[in-house]
Amino acid sequence: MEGVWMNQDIHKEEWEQLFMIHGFAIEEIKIKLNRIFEVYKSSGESNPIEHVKTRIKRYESIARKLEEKEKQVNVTNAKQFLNDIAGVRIICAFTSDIYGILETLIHETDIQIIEIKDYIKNPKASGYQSLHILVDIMVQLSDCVEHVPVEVQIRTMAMDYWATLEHKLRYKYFDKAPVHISEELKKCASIIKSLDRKMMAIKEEIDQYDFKENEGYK
Ligand code: 0O2
Repeated sequence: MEGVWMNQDIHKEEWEQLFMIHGFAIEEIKIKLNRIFEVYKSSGESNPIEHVKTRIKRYESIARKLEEKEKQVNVTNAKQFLNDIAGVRIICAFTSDIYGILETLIHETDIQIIEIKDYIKNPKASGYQSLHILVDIMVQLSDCVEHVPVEVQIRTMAMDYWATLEHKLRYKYFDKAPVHISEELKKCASIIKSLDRKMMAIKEEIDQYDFKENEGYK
């Protein structure tokens, strides 16, 4: 956690504690996701999760976001106004996998879902697609239990490809990309959407057949 803030902020320990607790919450959710993998494996079903990425928001990003919200940069405000200090990104093959994982999370008794934002059914103005689920994770500390919000983003590989490239390009323009660039990116998002739909249709067709090695379709 070395960063600019280390030298500047007198509340270094409070920030360290905040990052540590969010790190614990991420560990908790990773354990749960691994258990979900195992259950899928043992039931013979194919695993819907391609891979998982996690991150803890850096101090600089927290400060920027709080300043955008016109809040003072301190730990109390970070806890009160930011829900995405801990982030988990789950990448799937098919759009149906995304909603399958959502169902699984809904049925997990020790995960409380606070909010669902469906940017697949309602993409953002930029064209961004993803399912965002805000969950509450209980973290046991030595003397108390903390409720920690974790933002879980679930998307297909195609959506992730678009979001990663768009993020890189947008960053270059400091969020002020020329209109024609934004329009081109939106067009790419719509290509991604139809690609996901096509792949889904192919999967559904293949699923209808009882395909056995060397025997072809039946
Ligand atoms: P990073 O680098 O991922 O941390 P809020 O977070 O509630 O203040 P908002 O917009 O309501 O703001 O949150 P929302 O809709 O849940 O989206 C926040 C996150 O979604 C972003 O986090 C990005 O990860 C992702 N996201 C949202 N819109 C876009 C987009 O147009 N393009 C891309 N590539 N990603 C997007 P951060 O904190 O902005 O960034």
